[in-house]
Amino acid sequence: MSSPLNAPGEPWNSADTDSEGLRAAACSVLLGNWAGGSTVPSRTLYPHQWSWDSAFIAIGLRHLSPRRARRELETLFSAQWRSDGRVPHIVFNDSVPADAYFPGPDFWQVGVPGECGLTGTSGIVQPPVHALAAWEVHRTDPSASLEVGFLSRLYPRLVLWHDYLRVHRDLGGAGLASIVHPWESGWDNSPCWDGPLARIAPADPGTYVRRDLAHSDAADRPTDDDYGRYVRLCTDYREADYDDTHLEHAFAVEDPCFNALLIVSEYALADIADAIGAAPEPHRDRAQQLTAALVDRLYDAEAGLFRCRDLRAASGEELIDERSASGLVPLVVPGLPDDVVQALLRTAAGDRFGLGRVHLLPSYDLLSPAFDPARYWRGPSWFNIAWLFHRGLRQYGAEADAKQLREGLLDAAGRSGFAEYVDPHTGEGRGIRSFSWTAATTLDLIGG
Ligand code: 9WN
Repeated sequence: MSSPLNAPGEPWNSADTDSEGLRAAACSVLLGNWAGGSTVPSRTLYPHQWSWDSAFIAIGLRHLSPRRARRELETLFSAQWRSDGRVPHIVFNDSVPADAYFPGPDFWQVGVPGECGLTGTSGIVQPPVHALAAWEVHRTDPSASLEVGFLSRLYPRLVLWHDYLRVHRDLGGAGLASIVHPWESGWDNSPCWDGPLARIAPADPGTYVRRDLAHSDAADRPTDDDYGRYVRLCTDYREADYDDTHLEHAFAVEDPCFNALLIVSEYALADIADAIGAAPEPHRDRAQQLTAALVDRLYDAEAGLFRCRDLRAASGEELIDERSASGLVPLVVPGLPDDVVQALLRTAAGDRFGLGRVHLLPSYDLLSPAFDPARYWRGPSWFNIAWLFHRGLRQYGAEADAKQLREGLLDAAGRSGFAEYVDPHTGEGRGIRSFSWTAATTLDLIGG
């Protein structure tokens, strides 16, 4: 920690700084984005707590302060819905002006239990990376974690969260969890959603004001039409009291990244159960059932990756004919059949994703006309996705690729001032800077 800290957004100079300088700069981003009980993804564009961001943030923060990392997850779960166990995708901070982010608490109209001191939450969810994060946080300082009862407090909440997905979100009836809004995937603007979204009538643009364009380039963000469709889906869900049993969701998709993270988290729940004297077997059984369903429902052997399944297609349901890196993320799942692992590795290294020849892992097929190196989830490389893929590569023994990806991630993070994402061809930073999960995944890959 002896090197001088870079100012937020000032590039890290890899030529004259070792990993200690990068570590210090990453810590400075996380400290700067700490909001008292949790970390904002960005002080400007995302000034509240986001669900899957917090999981990645906790994984990095544990190297800086295991106590804060535990707090990060506990703050998120203090806003878990009592009615059905869902973990909302945003927990709003009441010290932030109401118009700082749209859709804000007034739009969602969801209260939270008074005693937790938060103003409200959104009504949708994000990928379930939380049990994995909780387990990793615990492992960093097991004795302090056990002493303060971190796992025993969080375990029942994590179980309720996974139960919500199992009971309320198995819309396809085959065991996988469905998302009901593109934002639930975390890959908000992916070309995979173009088909399913085309069926949705955009909300009247006169009824809301976009806040995101105040902080970022319109060319990097979703179009107004797509934004109108996002708003329409949220409004319909809100008007149905967020009740999954009675609403026929107009958007319903089984997403490979979301389900892969559920499986990894289910294995983590088994480890957590073991550590606190509960039964791990039900979690391992469920993880194995989910893995079988993932391969059976979403794997496309011809394409050599997993695809999204649209449950509202004209034909009833079908695999979406797009190649996204969300279909490579299942490499993070343990125990995949060998032919699937080999195909994922070949596809990642092929011309469509260029692993090893481009910066990190592009979010979308480099050869598709829909590829855009700058626009949000339509091509840029994201650090959390690279972190997940790195984990998958290591798990299946692809050490040389893992090493190269790790080095690429650290370099791109430092040079870009911890950008939200980078252009896969040039490595140039895009979106906002001092982005929390970029700093957190950097810190984790440095090794704390
Ligand atoms: C909507 C916070 C979030 C990430 C998502 C990313 C983006 C929000 C937005 O920012 O989504 O949830 O306003 O675009 O797509 O993955 O969690 O960092």
